[in-house]
Amino acid sequence: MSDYVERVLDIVKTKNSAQTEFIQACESVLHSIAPVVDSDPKYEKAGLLERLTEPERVVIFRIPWVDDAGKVQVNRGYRVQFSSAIGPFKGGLRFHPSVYIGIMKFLAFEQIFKNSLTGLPIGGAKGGADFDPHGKSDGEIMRFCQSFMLELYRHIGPSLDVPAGDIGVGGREIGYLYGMYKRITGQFNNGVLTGKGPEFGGSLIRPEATGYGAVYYAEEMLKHFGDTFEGKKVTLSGYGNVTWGVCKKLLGSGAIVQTISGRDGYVYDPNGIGTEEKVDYIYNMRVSGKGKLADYASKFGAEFHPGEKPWGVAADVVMPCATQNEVNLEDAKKIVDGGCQYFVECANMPATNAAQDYLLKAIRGVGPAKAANAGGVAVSGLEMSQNALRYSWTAEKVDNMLRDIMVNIYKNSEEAAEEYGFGYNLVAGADIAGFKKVANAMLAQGLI
Ligand code: 2IT
Repeated sequence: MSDYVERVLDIVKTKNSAQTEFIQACESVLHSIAPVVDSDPKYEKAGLLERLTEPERVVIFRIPWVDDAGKVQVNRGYRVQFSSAIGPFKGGLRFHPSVYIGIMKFLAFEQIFKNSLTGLPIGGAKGGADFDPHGKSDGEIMRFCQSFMLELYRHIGPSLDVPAGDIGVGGREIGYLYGMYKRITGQFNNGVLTGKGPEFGGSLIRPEATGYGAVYYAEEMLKHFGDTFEGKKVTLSGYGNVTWGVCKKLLGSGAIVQTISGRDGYVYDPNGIGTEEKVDYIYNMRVSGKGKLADYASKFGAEFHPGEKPWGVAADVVMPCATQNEVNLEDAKKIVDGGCQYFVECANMPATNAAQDYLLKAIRGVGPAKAANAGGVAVSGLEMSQNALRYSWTAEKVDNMLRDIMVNIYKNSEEAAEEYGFGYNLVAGADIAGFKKVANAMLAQGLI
């Protein structure tokens, strides 16, 4: 690897010393793109990597709100506007107690390349708060969202920054956030948030898009090896929006979806999560906020394994859908020992770098998150287009566009990896394809 990449990584580590997830994401991407950067001195001359690893803007703010007991609570809010090189900032909002600047920056950094891969003109951002929605009443959620927007509205706009959901932020929260935005500004402003309800400008298929897109991407990987989902045992983690979308798309595919998981353990369903009733049950578990994995197990005659992750279950395809670093090196070894050939990342950065490297060498294919889970933000981009057009496309049209986008992401990644000597390494390919477009845009726009 080049001296230039090593030097920039040293700067990143020094400047962001406690931000472990951000350093992890930078190391992974910079290793992939080293051959591109080494191929032409123009990148170093323009300080491209130093600029790429420093966010354009970070906003950190206080969110005061009153809980149901009348007590004042204070959380910390974030918006990391990492790169607007190819379009307005775009990326989700995460409400989770683990949120801190290191997680916000890794997510925003990953979003730059993911959004570039979609082929749509959208830059990279992320935001959220260290707020735990778990166990909060509907009124508390609304008041929190309103207070959050009372600051965030200054920093967003339809051609400036367009947030969406992520962990802890779904349709209900987007509704409350958007309602407050509209109250403050008095403007529709092309929707300004994506993931809205279909009654007020939301796109059809947006709720399903991340899961559907991941399955479309996985199908391309399988096809590369002359394979299909028919008869494949599939392990999923999580039970949220992404897990649900994957389950829904795999209905009727012949795949046997055998696990879902939560903070308290995992469910093993030997019959497969293969009926609409089961998929709807998972949806309601999440939306009600009261669902328990153990209840799924007892209702459908499945096993509940408390306190464990699902990675020890033998599977052909593993699709982590929950959160960052949920698969470490030990888990990766179990996954390989269980016979897995395809690892498709549906959550953002679900594997540690060591785990991902191990899997890359041991199995047929690793589909990296920034490619495999780009379907969500892609349909968010399509929601922006529909809002600008003052029009709504049919579910079928959006779904077809989503599939085309995912197939293109796969193809572009495969070709980029091949071109730079990485062989069938879709991780490197996605980084390179995403990077080249952003880098060219940065070079074309001068030192800004
Ligand atoms: O991780 C992601 O890509 C998202 N949370 C969705 C972002 C978006 O703008 O739809």
